[in-house]
Amino acid sequence: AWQKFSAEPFNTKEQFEQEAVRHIETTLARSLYNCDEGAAYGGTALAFRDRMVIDWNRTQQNQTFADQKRVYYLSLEFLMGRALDNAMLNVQQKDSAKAGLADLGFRMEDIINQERDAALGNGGLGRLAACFLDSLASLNYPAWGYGLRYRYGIFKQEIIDGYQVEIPDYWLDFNPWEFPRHDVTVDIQFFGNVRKYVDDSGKQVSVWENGEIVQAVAYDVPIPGYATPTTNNLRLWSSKAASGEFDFQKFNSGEYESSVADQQRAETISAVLYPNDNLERGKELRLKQQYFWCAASLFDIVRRFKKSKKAWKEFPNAVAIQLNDTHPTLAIPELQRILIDQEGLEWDEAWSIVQKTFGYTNHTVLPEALEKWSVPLFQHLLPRHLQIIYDINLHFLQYVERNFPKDREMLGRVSIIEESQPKMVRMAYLALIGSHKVNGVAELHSDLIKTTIFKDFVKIYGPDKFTNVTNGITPRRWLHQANPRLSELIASKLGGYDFLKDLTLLHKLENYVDDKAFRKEFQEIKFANKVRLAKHIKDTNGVSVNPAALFDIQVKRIHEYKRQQLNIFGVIHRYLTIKSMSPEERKKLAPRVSIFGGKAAPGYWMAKTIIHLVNAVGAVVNNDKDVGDLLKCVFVEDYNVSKAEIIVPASDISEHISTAGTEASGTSNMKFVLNGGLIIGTCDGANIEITREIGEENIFLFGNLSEDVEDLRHAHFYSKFEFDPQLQRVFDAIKEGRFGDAGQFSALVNGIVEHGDYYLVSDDFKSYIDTHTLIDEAYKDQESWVSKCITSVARMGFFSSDRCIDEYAEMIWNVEPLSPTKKA
Ligand code: 26M
Repeated sequence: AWQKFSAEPFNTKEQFEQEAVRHIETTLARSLYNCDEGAAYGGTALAFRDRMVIDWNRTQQNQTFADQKRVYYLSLEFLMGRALDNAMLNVQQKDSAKAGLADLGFRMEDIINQERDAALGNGGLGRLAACFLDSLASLNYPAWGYGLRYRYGIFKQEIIDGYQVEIPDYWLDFNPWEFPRHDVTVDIQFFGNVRKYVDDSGKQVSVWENGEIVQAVAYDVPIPGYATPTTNNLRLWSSKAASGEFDFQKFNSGEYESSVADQQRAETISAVLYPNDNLERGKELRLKQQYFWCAASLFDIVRRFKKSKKAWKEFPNAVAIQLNDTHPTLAIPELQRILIDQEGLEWDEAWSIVQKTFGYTNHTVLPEALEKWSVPLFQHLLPRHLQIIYDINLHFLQYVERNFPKDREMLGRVSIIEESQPKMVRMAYLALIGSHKVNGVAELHSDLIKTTIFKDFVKIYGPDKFTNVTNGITPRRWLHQANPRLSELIASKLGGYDFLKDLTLLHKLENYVDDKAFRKEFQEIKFANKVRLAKHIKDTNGVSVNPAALFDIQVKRIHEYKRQQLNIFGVIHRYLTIKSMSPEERKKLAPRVSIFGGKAAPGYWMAKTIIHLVNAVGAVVNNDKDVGDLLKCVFVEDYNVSKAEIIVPASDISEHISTAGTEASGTSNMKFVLNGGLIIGTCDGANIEITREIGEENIFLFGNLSEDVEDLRHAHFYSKFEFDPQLQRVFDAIKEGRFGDAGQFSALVNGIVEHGDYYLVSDDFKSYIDTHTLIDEAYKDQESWVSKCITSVARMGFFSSDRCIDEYAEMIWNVEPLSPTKKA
């Protein structure tokens, strides 16, 4: 029995209407006579927001007075999606809002669809941060997120003539969920020089001066927890010209343009999210973003700590900072700089505080994604930080030298500075050295980082510095919100919605695997979700798909390592097979719909080529009379969080088919299984743990294992390898121009045929299509199929992000939840 702090929920639809209408007429200054869906959304959002802010203020006050350790989650990405449905779930009273909106002549679903996604992230890493915020609040942890308030989120994707076109995502023109804090600002310095002198006490002092100042302004977003009044804070920084920087002297003397240019340059820092996923490009503006955000956040955290008047050695007992990948690594030299240059601590004391404060999560082993910044760029932009990094490196290398005097080679390998031309700062090493714990995001991945990129560091620090926290997802959004009927069905059997707080309770569903009525309803829900997706596809692509067909879905960022090319080659293979069959043979086939979705980084040509091929194949297959309903192939435009909420509940099979050892975890695999779909996957990332939990008989695994990848790659170059004839037939069809001009796809095919097939498409192809044949057979036996689906759902409890957060809290942060009822 919990209660929101806020005194007055909308207990009736009349109360809701009154509040919504008041906001439409006064806050939005709209007449009710021209109240469209946009205005109705605004009024609804503001009415719910009012209920949230009371809890939010109380939570913040409670946390301030509680004097307990807090968690700060630093992430350059928070892929939040929409907020209204989530707010309604957490404030409750969705029913009165629905009835009230109906009175006003609106459908709840249409109103929810008015909201733009907060798309401040690329993919898995950003969505993980959003799930973690949800779990932190739901579990009552005193925690803040810190990020950047991008004016443009990830671009909107349009498909024009089969090609991806990027449209800017200007999302902020109406955002009722943020609160500007014009009084919470931090001046951030760039460039300049370092002056050293010896003070009266004989101490060396460094002063970073003559830089350019940009101002950071805080924007706060409330993060409500589920079934608790705890409402945490996400603080996003926006950049603007420092006061005085917008030069009135210049302005008045007619140099209007250059004074405006200064302002624009400052605002550019938080203007746009870099749209790369797992690719690092070393751009100066990106480094500026990173420092701007780290420095503002650290200043804010230190300011809050200093109000407590505690000794500096207490800092790590008051503050845990988690680094979401290496993007916030500058927070490490920044805290060291604050402690030694500004607070006057000795190096060793400061460094021990720094190490105890930070934890670092690694999300990838792909070499092209590992962050490195050139030393000259660093020297130019952050001269004092470069000195501190050199000092950190010196202390570290001296330590290594003392402990491994015989291994001189090791020094070069583990140095934070890569001795290349130009020299580079290796951010992952800095993050690791500056943290007390390093974690990977699934068991295989956490093992791999210990044997590959961080091998030497395991020798240096011992294995205990490294740990695993397997990723998870929030069941509030990814079950209850995305699939309300399934959530309701589960609640009806489990006696309420407690499973949304403790997902392991799902195991009780195994008692219903053979329950006829339950199975029937489970199937009906899946079918209804497929009908909904089919409608979306009809509306957006103009393609009619049969909801009784097997829906085979791969939605995620487009990347060669994720192997959408393997999937589309499989579709072509299926198409050619159908074409070669007699009408009688065709009748025995199970109809399929292959559904793709995902964005390609704008500069990633191979990924764009894959999108083009999917669309080209769709154009042929979907219009071939011989094929009819047996096969459809569609690319769903602009995959994002709100589209995922429609797509994920509608799968029969989803594809998680990365080259073994390349996908750190994957999280959509968890979402699909939780929603009653089965998966085809490689032995990679969290697929392995999903298999362990749900049972081998409930998953379709295929392909080579990660331990064999290196040898297979080697073999492509040093032994003549012959293609599977079925893959050859696919390539021949492409080369014959059956999907349009073959030249457009030659790089894709040649990457496999001539350039070493780095992602092992040819090695896994046979096993992949054979496994799809098994899927066809399995799907024909609907009774056994449904049993697999229900059993899998029942065994997914482990993959709640609530479990992850409890693990981080215990193993890395050493923080406890803070009871929200404790009075300040
Ligand atoms: C780098 C440079 C410039 C701009 C952007 C980047 C960048 C952005 C995102 C680099 C890496 C990024 O993310 C990596 C990522 O998303 N990793 C994924 O993390 C998920 C959550 O842990 C895992 O489930 C995925 O397997 C992993 O690929």
